[in-house]
Amino acid sequence: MSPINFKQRFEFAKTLINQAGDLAMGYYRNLGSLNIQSKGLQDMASQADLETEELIKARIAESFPEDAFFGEETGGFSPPADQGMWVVDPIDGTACFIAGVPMWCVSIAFVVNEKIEFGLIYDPIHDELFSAMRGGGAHLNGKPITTSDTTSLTNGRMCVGFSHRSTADQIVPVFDALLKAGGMYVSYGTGALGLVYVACGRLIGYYEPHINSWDCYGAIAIIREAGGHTCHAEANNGLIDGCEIIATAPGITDEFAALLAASKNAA
Ligand code: LIP
Repeated sequence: MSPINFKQRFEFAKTLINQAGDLAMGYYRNLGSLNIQSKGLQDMASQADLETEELIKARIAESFPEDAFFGEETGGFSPPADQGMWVVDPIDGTACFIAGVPMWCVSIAFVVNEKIEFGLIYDPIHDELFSAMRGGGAHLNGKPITTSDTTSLTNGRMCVGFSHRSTADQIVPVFDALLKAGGMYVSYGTGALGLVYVACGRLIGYYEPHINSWDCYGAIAIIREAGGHTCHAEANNGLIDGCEIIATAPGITDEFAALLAASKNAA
């Protein structure tokens, strides 16, 4: 197998994610046309999700037929060793999207041997493209970004995500501990956007008891290159099973880790 050209795929993905965002925006501007399907409690999808993913999948297959694909809507499988794989959420923040809340994005990541090589997050509403290649720094619309320089949970906001894949007992103690520590939080319904807001310093951290790989891999690549700390989301079959996600600005990594551990012990 010839060496994988990451740079070529990364540049290809910058164009592709914009095309996918344009397609999704067409549906977003015509929400009345959506056929919404329930995937579970508070978990929905529409043809916008599926057709956006199908566009991404088809363009990748045309340009890189040797690559594997793993998407929220069409699934996939763990590839053999050394085979590259695209991990895609066509619309992250689907609940917001179908409700007309302007907080959603397209997420694309590329993984080889359980290592995230690059990630891109495109928010068409605000025309913001977050991107990073491993070793190449993190960027927002081509300009370098870095995480917040805060050194305290009392200086800045955490983003906290939740889905009914988890239980109230897993999240309520975290809110309790965070607020008692003088912290503050926001919650968007899109893990990918919340995570990249940590990468560019708008937020100081992200926590969610369980998140899927397609929701977070793209943003994780960007946070790591922006100087942030992330959990090892790829470990323990994270691609298939998802993970508990922790991402922080470096100055609060230890403080939040201690708070999270204490909240679990108190539960
Ligand atoms: C969403 C995630 C978010 C989670 C939501 C949902 P989707 O992804 O980004 O972190 O809390 O329940 O899973 O379903 O909008 O692609």
